[in-house]
Amino acid sequence: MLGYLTQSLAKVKDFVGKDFGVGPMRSRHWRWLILMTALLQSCLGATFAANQVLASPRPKLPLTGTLIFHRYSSYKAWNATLWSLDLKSGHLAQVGTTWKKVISPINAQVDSSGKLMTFMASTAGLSAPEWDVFTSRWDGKQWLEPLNLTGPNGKRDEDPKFSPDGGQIIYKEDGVLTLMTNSGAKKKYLTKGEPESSMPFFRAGGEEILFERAGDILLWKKGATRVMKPGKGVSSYYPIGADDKRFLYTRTQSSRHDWIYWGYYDGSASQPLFFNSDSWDSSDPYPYQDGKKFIFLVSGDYSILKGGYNLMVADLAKAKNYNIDDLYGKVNSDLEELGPSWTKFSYN
Ligand SMILES: [Ca+2]
Ligand SMILES: [Ca+2]
Repeated sequence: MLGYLTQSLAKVKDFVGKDFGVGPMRSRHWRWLILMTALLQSCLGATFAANQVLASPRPKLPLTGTLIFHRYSSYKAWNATLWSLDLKSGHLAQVGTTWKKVISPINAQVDSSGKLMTFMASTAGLSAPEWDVFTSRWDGKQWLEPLNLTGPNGKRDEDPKFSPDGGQIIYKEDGVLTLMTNSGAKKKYLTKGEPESSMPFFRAGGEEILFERAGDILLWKKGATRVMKPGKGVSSYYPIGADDKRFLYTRTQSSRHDWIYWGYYDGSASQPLFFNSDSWDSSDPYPYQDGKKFIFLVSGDYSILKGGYNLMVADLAKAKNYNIDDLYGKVNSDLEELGPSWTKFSYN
């Protein structure tokens, strides 16, 4: 959720009070859980605990490719780091440790060639950091020093996503959906003069674009828009295409917690995912392949003894939601893990 916190969304969240109180409350909650767990373990004895670990081999899912995500202490701290998890080998690496000109990269996505990554970040060294859209190229060994495609220009350039063929990037410039080539040329404003438009994502064919406006998910096609049918709840954000029929999106409930839904381009009723809860948030979904078997998401599930939001993998056939640490070891941290996206390519 916080990964895609834009200025307008921040106002909504502030209005409902979601980001004030829930975080610290949960923080206290999991600290108590950790304390209780530690006490329990010391009572049972280290040997017993070790045997329990040995008796429970790590589950394995048949996942390949790479999961990209970011982590930070908070959206406004400008301290995000990007990470790459190889889903076959389990190798976890920070992306861009040698980058000099960029701070706080978030919301990254790799194009269909596997050679170019886009994300939002700020140029380093500014007196006041500002969001711009960057790309970084894979040279076969590392992600190279990024190029800033939009600034610094005094504008909020956010939420970049590649077209299906990788040739274009759609993003949001001061609330206007903007299209440019993947080298930053030929800017075209799609929603100028219209209400704020956020979080664009191409439909599979490359002609239509999902986006969020005023709590609805809309579909843009040749200048016209139509509202996609919402599921139960209060307001929607963060649509992510899966195939030509379905997309994932997040919808805040009256409980103030976020649920993830399948939405349908043909207007069929949205379907909530099995793991949704009115006790914590489920958000930032991203499909594995076409989303038929697995999806990635972030969760505020209290039973995970790590702070902030944490990465999960949902097995849709088995209706089982895995803490990604249970599959790969220590991936989540006490910071906020957010903005997962998947590519079929491996960068080991
Ligand atoms: Ca900018
Ligand atoms: Ca975390």
